[in-house]
Amino acid sequence: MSQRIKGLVVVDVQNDFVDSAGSLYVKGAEDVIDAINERVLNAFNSGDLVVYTQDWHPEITPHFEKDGGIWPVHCVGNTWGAELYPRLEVVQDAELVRKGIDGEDGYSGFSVRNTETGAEHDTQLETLLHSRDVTDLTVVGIATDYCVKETVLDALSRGFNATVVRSCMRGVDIFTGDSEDAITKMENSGATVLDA
Ligand code: VGL
Ligand code: ZN
Repeated sequence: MSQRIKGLVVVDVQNDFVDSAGSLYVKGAEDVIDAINERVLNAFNSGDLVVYTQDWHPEITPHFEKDGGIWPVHCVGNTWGAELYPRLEVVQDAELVRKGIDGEDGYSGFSVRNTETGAEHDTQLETLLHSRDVTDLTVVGIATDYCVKETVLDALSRGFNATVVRSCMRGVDIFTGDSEDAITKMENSGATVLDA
């Protein structure tokens, strides 16, 4: 069997989602930081690639309720809300993937969509993973039912193995059960779900 090379993708552990004063605070998000940090340090110490994604919106975007979408204003680029949560371990030479840097939109760390034309294009995430020959991803972070889910589904469809860890993610759960449904969907699509 060919060698497996591991990568850890830390999804959107940002103030607006994790700090209770954040504009899209995800309940319980602060409770998963220790478990995420443990994974980050283990990955780093094993020489695995660690990549952090950031939700990164312009001030006006159809992602936001005020502009026709469903979300409160959050993670506007270069604001406090978009910064990584201060208690998150950020390893040396960390790779950051900011989604929507040119005003696009999207939940997955792999691709974004132009909000006017609908055209999709890739972020640098897949290229980055291939450049290090990564085959197996563990995806942790926020939110289980949006960006974690979409990142995992994209990873699987792009040929990566993907694992999620229950203690390392939290969901928005606009509707009760959304996060559980997302976990079922990821598992049915081929992801490994660790009950840790
Ligand atoms: C996310 C809702 C809106 C996420 C981003 O990071 O999961 N959720 N924007
Ligand atoms: Zn967003």
